[in-house]
Amino acid sequence: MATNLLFAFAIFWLLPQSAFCITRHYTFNIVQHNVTRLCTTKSIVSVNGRFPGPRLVAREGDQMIVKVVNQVSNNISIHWHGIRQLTSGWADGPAYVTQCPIQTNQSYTYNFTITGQRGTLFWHAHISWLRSTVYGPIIILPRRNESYPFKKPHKQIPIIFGEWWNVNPEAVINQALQTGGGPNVSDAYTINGLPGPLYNCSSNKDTFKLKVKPGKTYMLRLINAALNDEMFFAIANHTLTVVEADAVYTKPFDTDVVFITPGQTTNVLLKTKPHYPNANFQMAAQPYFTGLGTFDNSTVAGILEYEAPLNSSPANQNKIKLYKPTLPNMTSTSFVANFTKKFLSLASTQFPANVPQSVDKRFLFAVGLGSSPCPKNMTCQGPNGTKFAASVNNISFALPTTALLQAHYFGQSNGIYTTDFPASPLNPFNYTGTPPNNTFVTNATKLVVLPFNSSVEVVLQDTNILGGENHPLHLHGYNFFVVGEGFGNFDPNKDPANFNLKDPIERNTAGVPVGGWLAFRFFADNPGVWFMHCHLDVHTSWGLRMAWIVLDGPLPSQKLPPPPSDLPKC
Ligand SMILES: *[C@@H]1O[C@H](CO)[C@@H](O)[C@H](O)[C@H]1NC(C)=O
Ligand SMILES: *[C@@H]1O[C@H](CO)[C@@H](O)[C@H](O)[C@H]1NC(C)=O
Ligand SMILES: *[C@@H]1O[C@H](CO)[C@@H](O)[C@H](O)[C@H]1NC(C)=O
Ligand SMILES: *[C@@H]1O[C@H](CO)[C@@H](O)[C@H](O)[C@H]1NC(C)=O
Ligand SMILES: *[C@@H]1O[C@H](CO)[C@@H](O)[C@H](O)[C@H]1NC(C)=O
Ligand SMILES: *[C@@H]1O[C@H](CO)[C@@H](O)[C@H](O)[C@H]1NC(C)=O
Ligand SMILES: *[C@@H]1O[C@H](CO)[C@@H](O)[C@H](O)[C@H]1NC(C)=O
Ligand SMILES: *[C@@H]1O[C@H](CO)[C@@H](O)[C@H](O)[C@H]1NC(C)=O
Ligand SMILES: *[C@@H]1O[C@H](CO)[C@@H](O)[C@H](O)[C@H]1NC(C)=O
Ligand SMILES: *[C@@H]1O[C@H](CO)[C@@H](O)[C@H](O)[C@H]1NC(C)=O
Ligand SMILES: *[C@@H]1O[C@H](CO)[C@@H](O)[C@H](O)[C@H]1NC(C)=O
Ligand SMILES: *[C@@H]1O[C@H](CO)[C@@H](O)[C@H](O)[C@H]1NC(C)=O
Ligand SMILES: [Cu+2]
Repeated sequence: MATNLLFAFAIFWLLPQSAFCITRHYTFNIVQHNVTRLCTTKSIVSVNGRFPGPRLVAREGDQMIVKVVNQVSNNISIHWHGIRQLTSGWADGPAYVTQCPIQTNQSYTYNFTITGQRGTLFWHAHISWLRSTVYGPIIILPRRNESYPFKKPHKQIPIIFGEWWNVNPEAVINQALQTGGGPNVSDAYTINGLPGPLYNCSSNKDTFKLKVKPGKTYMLRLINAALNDEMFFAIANHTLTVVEADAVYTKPFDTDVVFITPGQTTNVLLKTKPHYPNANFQMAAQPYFTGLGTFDNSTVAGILEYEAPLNSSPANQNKIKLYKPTLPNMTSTSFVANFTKKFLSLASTQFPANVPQSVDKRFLFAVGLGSSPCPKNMTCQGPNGTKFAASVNNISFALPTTALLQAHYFGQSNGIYTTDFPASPLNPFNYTGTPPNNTFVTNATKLVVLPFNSSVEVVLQDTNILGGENHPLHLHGYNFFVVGEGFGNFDPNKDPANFNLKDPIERNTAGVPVGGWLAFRFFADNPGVWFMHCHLDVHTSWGLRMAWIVLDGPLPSQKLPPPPSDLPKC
């Protein structure tokens, strides 16, 4: 990564101010390497032997060429989470959706341009649970001649939340899918791959330290790459200013605690104290939990450390106090609801919010858990002896054994997928009331077809089946505007009157409130096959996923080009 960064910076400074956007080349070797955390050494799948993986650094408008070479026995694919991938759907990455996996000893070159986005995103593996160790930041700087809509930060630091298992996460999910039970929870949360001092057998060197100078503004690029947990994050004695979410500028607002779901990214400004405080400040993250059953309720901590003035003696430094932050109760839905409401698009002349004002296609998707019958020759460990499942409109999405985008592009859907995904639940019920007594889902590969540029409204409705839960839904290939949300059942007669069609937040991932609903809109202006799924990987694995087909537009620039020649085959 150091060489990549040096390379990137060398290029910035060699170019004249007026230079065009550039092409940046990266190589991701997928390798096994040993990592030790919590006194457990294990071999993990990683990119270039780094955990977390290397950062991609670019400017808005740049073209990215990332050659991924698979040197492990697992199949792999990489998703550039949040990148719009305008007419470059072949580079999006979800296995069996836009591509077949890259198999052992094969390679695939992802080729995409960063258009109309600036801020923080991240990349991660998009097959099974490999993203538990295969992830890293995407840092998109403004164009060279463009400034931030806030004071330029002194320094920028990615802060990535993750989860650590002492065992192999692939074994965890494979066993869970086999038995039908809930998968084992992780052993620790991590900040930049480090669990910090609050875990057994986690040393000082396994603690992330952020060294700062007084009187400066730092930009923290928060990324939640945890598999299954939404997180609260705070730094003792420091207020943070939110300025960007999912690579879109927000109206700035101050907060002591940030809430961030898996799949979300948030840039915050950290203003350090004007003078050396002779104290250290803990930064900590804990999960927000709304479901039933067990969860990893542990705390990851790091340290915000002020660089001591030259004249302070080492003896003094040992005695300096450590302040700890206060985080909300791990079940505080009230905090989450209040916090989420504060996000609004900047919606300035330079960065407008292009919210669809009218709707061509309307959808109501009930999202939640369910069950599958236990095969006759087995005993299952899911609810009441069944297998856990999850669904959208009661369809538990079955991944095909070939890639959907290829099947679509070559007109070979027959036997692979159908286009009759229900626009609303086939058997409506009181979604947030007593669940129906048959909670069995249907396994199928059904998609929705959208004409090019149609304006789409989706209401995501949480269900109470096996307990309501906050589900962070992620849409590939698009940002959407969150025009409304609330608790209880969505009321199509009353709720739209309160939609924000002026400056709603624009994101690629948003949490559907537990026992509630969330409405979003977007223009279907990007042809391809686009995955939409819960970003809690356990729910994705259980089938809380579906896909959209967006048709080509009339102009050449509105058509999906043919697949690259090295596109992996199944
Ligand atoms: C990795 O760790 C395992 C034990 O967990 C050990 O057997 C193996 O030799 C290590 N490999 C390397 C390359 O260090
Ligand atoms: C990347 O795609 C562009 C077209 O979008 C093409 O001109 C270029 O040759 C491609 N580069 C590589 C390395 O595949
Ligand atoms: C940190 O916050 C605590 C609790 O609010 C307060 O008592 C303390 O004085 C603060 N310390 C510093 C150095 O800001
Ligand atoms: C976390 O969960 C464990 C096991 O369920 C429980 O014993 C412990 O008290 C919990 N800790 C906190 C801080 O809630
Ligand atoms: C958190 O909230 C739950 C449910 O409201 C409550 O039972 C629990 O006591 C609270 N915990 C703390 C530490 O306040
Ligand atoms: C959320 O906002 C409401 C209304 O302003 C307030 O009563 C409640 O205390 C807030 N909840 C939290 C956890 O801050
Ligand atoms: C149950 O039967 C299925 C096929 O019907 C088979 O694939 C599976 O291995 C069997 N499982 C057990 C535990 O016997
Ligand atoms: C569990 O399954 C049994 C047998 O299928 C059924 O009679 C019972 O009502 C179920 N209980 C619940 C809580 O779903
Ligand atoms: C749905 O169930 C909830 C909780 O039981 C209840 O308060 C509500 O009135 C019900 N809504 C409808 C439309 O029946
Ligand atoms: C399922 O629900 C229906 C209607 O709510 C009820 O009539 C029926 O007895 C229930 N079946 C079981 C097995 O509980
Ligand atoms: C649906 O798919 C899941 C996951 O592959 C499987 O566990 C389950 O048995 C299937 N259910 C049905 C009804 O085929
Ligand atoms: C890798 O992917 C190919 C193509 O889908 C599949 O045939 C093969 O079984 C997969 N291998 C593993 C180890 O999952
Ligand atoms: Cu979910």
